[in-house]
Amino acid sequence: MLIRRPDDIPSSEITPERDYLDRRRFLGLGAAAAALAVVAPASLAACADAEGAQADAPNTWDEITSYNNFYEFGTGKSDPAENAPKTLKTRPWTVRIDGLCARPGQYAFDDLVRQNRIQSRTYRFRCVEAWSMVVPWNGIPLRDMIARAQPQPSAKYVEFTTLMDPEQMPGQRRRVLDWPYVEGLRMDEAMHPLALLATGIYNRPLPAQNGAPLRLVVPWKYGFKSIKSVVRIRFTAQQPATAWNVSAPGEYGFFANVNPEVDHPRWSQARERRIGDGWFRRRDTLPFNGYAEQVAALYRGMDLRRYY
Ligand SMILES: Nc1nc2c(c(=O)[nH]1)N[C@H]1C(S)=C(S)[C@@H](COP(=O)(O)O)O[C@H]1N2
Ligand SMILES: [Mo]
Repeated sequence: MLIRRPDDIPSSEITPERDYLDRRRFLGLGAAAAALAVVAPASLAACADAEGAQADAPNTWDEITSYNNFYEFGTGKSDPAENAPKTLKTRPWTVRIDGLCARPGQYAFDDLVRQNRIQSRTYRFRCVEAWSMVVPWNGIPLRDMIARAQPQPSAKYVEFTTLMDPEQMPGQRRRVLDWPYVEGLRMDEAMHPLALLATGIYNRPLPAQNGAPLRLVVPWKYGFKSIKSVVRIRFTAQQPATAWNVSAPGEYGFFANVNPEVDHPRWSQARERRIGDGWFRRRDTLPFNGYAEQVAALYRGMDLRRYY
């Protein structure tokens, strides 16, 4: 199997929320200020990081942790923040890594954190519902965990599974989705350096509503690919089923790459509302959510209208 190894993505510096917010205010001054950032001193360098989040100020901790999708805790945007911290027990937490690999195993979450480099990555995040945020994540590059497990050449996909426990996740008592929530990536997507297993936000532990203690982040895909509260990572030969594709195959495909030219059957994907902007402001949605330069090569030759 050919595993592409793009140049490593430099991790941004550890930055406290106060500094992010100062930058946000700075950028809020408009185009002149943004132009100044080009020649900005080191304290502003993280604005123009390698992940392509230029001029995209991070959302606040409050925005990121109070407007969520996590259907295991209800379908309203404020339900996860209200409900998840009450019932989700994130310790002890075990992640099973198995399937087609030489080194399967069960790992305590705290051991995973100890064994791996935790990086800081500020990514744009685009929900299929046409809202977006910018989130300063901390986490483990997915490919580090994959390399450790030594997948076999027959492993073509990686499947992820969320915890199944209606006691802790009361939303699983209602058949909103086919529980547990599952997701998947092709092996080359999973090995891409942008794919992250997030363990924190703003250098603080991941809150329950954001998918504690471990959730996937795939910034060039719609938000539903970024599965929360992961308990299992499995290497497969066949393309795994994915929760939203199973529930509405005509609306959600396996790839789910952000594509402003392919509308959802019920709404346009051309523009998005950034949480924190005024209610009427819309921003243009970018191909691959702005990460085309880094990821478009993964899909060369594929018809992205058919493989949505
Ligand atoms: N297990 C699970 N993971 C999930 C979801 C969910 O309902 N359950 N929602 C997805 C959707 S649609 C989005 S947009 C993101 C939201 O992540 P955030 O709340 O951290 O912004 O989580 C994704 N991961
Ligand atoms: Mo979403």
